[in-house]
Amino acid sequence: MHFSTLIAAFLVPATALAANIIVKVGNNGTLTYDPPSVTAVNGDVISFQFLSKNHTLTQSTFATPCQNISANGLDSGFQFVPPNATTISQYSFTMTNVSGPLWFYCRQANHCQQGMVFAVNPTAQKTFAAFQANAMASGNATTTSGSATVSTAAATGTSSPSSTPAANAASALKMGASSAMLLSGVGLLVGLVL
Ligand SMILES: *[C@@H]1O[C@H](CO)[C@@H](O)[C@H](O)[C@H]1NC(C)=O
Ligand SMILES: *[C@@H]1O[C@H](CO)[C@@H](O)[C@H](O)[C@H]1NC(C)=O
Ligand SMILES: *[C@@H]1O[C@H](CO)[C@@H](O)[C@H](O)[C@H]1NC(C)=O
Ligand SMILES: *[C@@H]1O[C@H](CO)[C@@H](O)[C@H](O)[C@H]1NC(C)=O
Ligand SMILES: *[C@@H]1O[C@H](CO)[C@@H](O)[C@H](O)[C@H]1NC(C)=O
Ligand SMILES: *[C@@H]1O[C@H](CO)[C@@H](O)[C@H](O)[C@H]1NC(C)=O
Ligand SMILES: [Cu+2]
Repeated sequence: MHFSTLIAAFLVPATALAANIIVKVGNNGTLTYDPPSVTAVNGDVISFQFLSKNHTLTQSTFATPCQNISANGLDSGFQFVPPNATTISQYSFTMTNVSGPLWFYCRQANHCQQGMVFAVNPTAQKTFAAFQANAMASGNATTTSGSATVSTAAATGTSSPSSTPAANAASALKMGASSAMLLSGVGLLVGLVL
């Protein structure tokens, strides 16, 4: 067998499997992740580029979209971006031994209740749209309401929220939020941006 054939046999599949998925956070000052959901397989890296304001990328569950799952959940921490920033921060994690969907939100103020949520591998039963609707309904009820009951019921399809998402979180590699990218312009820190 020729050497070049061996190289092709080993390198091509490996290259095809490792995607680097870019998600823009707060693009143009919006309360969004762009795209709001992605499909990823183990080995893929998902990189979140924080472009404005002061957002997070924090892991939650389908049942409680606006609440972090545990101390072990993925969390970028607050990523403050000054107006006209010269650098932006990027937070990445690698999909490692993940099975099933992953759910995320921004834990700044009421951004989650305004629909700032993100999903990896949503399913036909647990769609991104349903997750986002749960998020937008979750913070507005003053007492126990119909919508709260519905969202709890919707969660019973999964394996226990306390074990599966936590296991997913523990096995996704945290890569930190420190790598910076250059933007044009001059940074100036101004006040509190929500
Ligand atoms: C963001 O704003 C720029 C310039 O104002 C525009 O070209 C671009 O299309 C906008 N992007 C989105 C996603 O709205
Ligand atoms: C996540 O929730 C746990 C309690 O379940 C809490 O101890 C922890 O501080 C929270 N982490 C963040 C980043 O909010
Ligand atoms: C950012 O840049 C724009 C346009 O160059 C300017 O109008 C604005 O004042 C700047 N903001 C800050 C906080 O420097
Ligand atoms: C992840 O998967 C690999 C191989 O599939 C296995 O060896 C390893 O123990 C798994 N790690 C965890 C934390 O489950
Ligand atoms: C909940 O409040 C947010 C922010 O005020 C709003 O955007 C959203 O439409 C509200 N959701 C419902 C179901 O009233
Ligand atoms: C970002 O938001 C958090 C939570 O509201 C706040 O504690 C922090 O001071 C903010 N950072 C900046 C630089 O404004
Ligand atoms: Cu936010």
